[in-house]
Amino acid sequence: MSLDRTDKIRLDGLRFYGYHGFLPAERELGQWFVVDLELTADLSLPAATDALADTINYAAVYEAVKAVMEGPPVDLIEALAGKVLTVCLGFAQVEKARVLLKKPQAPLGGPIGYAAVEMERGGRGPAQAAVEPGAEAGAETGPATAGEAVAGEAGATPVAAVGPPHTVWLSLGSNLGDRLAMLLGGVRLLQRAGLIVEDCSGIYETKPVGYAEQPDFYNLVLRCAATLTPAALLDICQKTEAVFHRRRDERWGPRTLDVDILLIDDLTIRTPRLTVPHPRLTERAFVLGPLGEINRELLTAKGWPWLKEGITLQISAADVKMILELAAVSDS
Ligand code: A4P
Ligand code: MG
Repeated sequence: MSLDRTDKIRLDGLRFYGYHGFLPAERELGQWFVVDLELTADLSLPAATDALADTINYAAVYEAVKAVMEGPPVDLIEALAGKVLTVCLGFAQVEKARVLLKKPQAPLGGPIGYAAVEMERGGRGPAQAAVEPGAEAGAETGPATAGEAVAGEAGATPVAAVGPPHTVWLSLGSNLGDRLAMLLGGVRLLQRAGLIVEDCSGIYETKPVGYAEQPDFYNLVLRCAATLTPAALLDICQKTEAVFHRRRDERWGPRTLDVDILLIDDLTIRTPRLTVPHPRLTERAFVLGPLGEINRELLTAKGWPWLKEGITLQISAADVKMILELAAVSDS
């Protein structure tokens, strides 16, 4: 049967953080993927009945696609797009599905908007000729593997895993190995994982706090924009530490790289894994010194002191920014 249907449901700009890719860094740190979907279906029944049961529940489609995108890693975006199409075509009313799957951070030899694949599958006739109100359409609104993937609330706007960008403040510290290389390498990895560094402090040499019998630290603070959930942000911070072989032997002990989340907008978070604002933030010159260098007004607004005891500026913020820019250019 030829299909010249013009009814379509579109879901554009779905963003997922996944660990797909051929390169070890892509597997380790992950990156953003953006999915545009176009589902062809006969929408005349829901147009007449105004009943969710008669159409494709796009919240359910979203959850099914999310399970693929945030699921087990694959090497190629072609394979990923194929899986996305398979779950979309599992919905009974979907006659044809087209996906544009974009990889905005694809590691190429220069700046790009995105690398992408576009694929279309289907073209079969409708699963049931449901054109009359009251016909027994809508018995199946989920994918073949339903259950697992179906979204909770019928008709609800899909709940995105990411929202608008958060302003995130991070503290990085190192007192083992080449401390400067650890800090700068850490910042580069955070950038490659999707964080946009909007501002950074200089790099300070700081006396150890907590456990004194250890080498002095290098510390810096970053202000970033991140379109991430707090849990995903913590994952990225911990994966970045892991790349630098951070071991958690001793609390407050020496470390190649420590990445702490200081603030996420004005959020207060208390979960077993994450406390924001960072609980010890207001006691520490190695945090408040560099933070105040970037934004004195923030300290004043919060009523926090601009502590500078035991910290010495080693590399100015301007130099750190220049080094990061040069690193970005040589990466590309
Ligand atoms: N966790 C909870 N909230 C957060 C958050 N806001 N950011 C959890 C990051 N992690 C958070 O952290 C332990 C656990 O805290 C994590 O599993 C995470 O789920 P960790 O990095 O594994 O261990 P840690 O860093 O040794 O412990 P802690 O308590 O985070 O220590 P701090 O407070 O980070 O202090 N002196 C100088 N001069 N410069 C330093 O950078 N750093 C420390 C570490 C001590 N003394 C220092 C410095
Ligand atoms: Mg820490």
